Amino acid sequence: MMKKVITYGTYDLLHHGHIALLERAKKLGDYLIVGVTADAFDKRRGKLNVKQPLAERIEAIRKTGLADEIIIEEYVGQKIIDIQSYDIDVFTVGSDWVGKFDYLKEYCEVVYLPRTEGISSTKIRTEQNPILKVGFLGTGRTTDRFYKESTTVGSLSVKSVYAQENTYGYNNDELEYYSNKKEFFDSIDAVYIDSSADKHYSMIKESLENDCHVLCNPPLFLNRKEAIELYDYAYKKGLILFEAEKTRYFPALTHLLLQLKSGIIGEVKDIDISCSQILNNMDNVVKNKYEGSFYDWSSTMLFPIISILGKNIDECKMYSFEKNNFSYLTKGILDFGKATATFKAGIGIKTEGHLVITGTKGYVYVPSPWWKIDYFEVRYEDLRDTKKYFYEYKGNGFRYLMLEFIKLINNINVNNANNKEYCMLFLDIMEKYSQAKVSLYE
Ligand code: C2G
Repeated sequence: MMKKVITYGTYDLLHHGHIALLERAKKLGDYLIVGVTADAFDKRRGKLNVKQPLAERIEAIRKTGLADEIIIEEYVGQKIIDIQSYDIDVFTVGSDWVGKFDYLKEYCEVVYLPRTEGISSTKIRTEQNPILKVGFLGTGRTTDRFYKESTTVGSLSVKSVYAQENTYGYNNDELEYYSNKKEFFDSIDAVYIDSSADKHYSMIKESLENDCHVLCNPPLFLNRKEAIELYDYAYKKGLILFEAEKTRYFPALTHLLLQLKSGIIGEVKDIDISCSQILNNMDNVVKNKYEGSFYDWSSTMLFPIISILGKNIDECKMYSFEKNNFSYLTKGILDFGKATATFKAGIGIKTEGHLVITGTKGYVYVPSPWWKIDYFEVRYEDLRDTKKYFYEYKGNGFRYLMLEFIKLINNINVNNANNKEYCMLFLDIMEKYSQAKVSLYE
């Protein structure tokens, strides 16, 4: 009787540790099946640094000549199904997984083979692209969230805080606090800027002058002139200037935008989108012109609108409800000629934070809070045709943004021109915002 063995892995940048494991796995029986993880499966299980796409990883395994058969692993729970349907006698993986797959003993023999010391895909990736050292220049509401998430991204590490700009009073024993700006910049490769929008220009400029890549909360700039100057400067210096808008890279939003392009609801005619937040201590919130509803939310809200309806806005009307120059509520109506969009943004005010995309064949509904999107429904006239999609995101979602930033720095598969173009368009809309009809908020 032929003895069948199965093993699974990502096999990114295939190395001698992987090969040694496959050789020993093969010796456990007569026929070896290798399960290679699908890209989406790795993303779902939080393995976000994988360099090679599935096709390349499969090809590398094929070339070893060790696998009698190669299959793709796509979901949790598949191992049991595979073991049963391929009639497997032995399941094996490296010793880094000891105990984790004991539940398979019910179905076949489980063997943990000693892992090869001193080599790993992570090590190769790090050698190819050293870990990016990041410092906090300006702290705020997102600083701690950013830090927590950074600890899950192997290729990036937060090291320093510039104490003089720590207006939020961010306290973290793991980080080094600098009061000398030069020393701060020398300790890092990139900055994360979380401060009010009117400070961005000078902070970005100084970071670029000190050879640091920049990740900055939106809006990056207050006008086109500043934006053009610093995007050009960054480009000349070979540095990346990137907007820290995380919703944009959530897996569910990416999938939703692709589905819309393929016409699932016909032609899009209208978008209705809202974001709002009442902060815990509204009384202590810095209330200036640059901290209000529009500045806090515009980039998040306008991204889906512009991605779906395009960049040609015929007309734009805005209303802002303010007190002492701080905007609590902004409402906007955009006319794209063949389609329209309305948006509502609130700070210190609460509204349903949904996203509804109206099309000629049906509509998309993303429940509140849409900016944490992991689920959406595509609905039609006949309710029974409703389709529901769920794409989980890990942690607080910052990691997808960090990875995009790192990819750009390492020059892989990302186009920064897109980023710049969006930034410019936001600035045009921001200019309209300065002409918004202002009513008193009481
Ligand atoms: N491996 C090894 N020695 C190394 C590195 C990896 O023996 N120095 C082994 C791992 O233990 C694993 C296989 O090589 O059995 C593939 O490793 P990875 O590509 O890191 O895949 P992994 O994330 O361990 O996936 O469902 C997926 C599986 O659970 C394992």
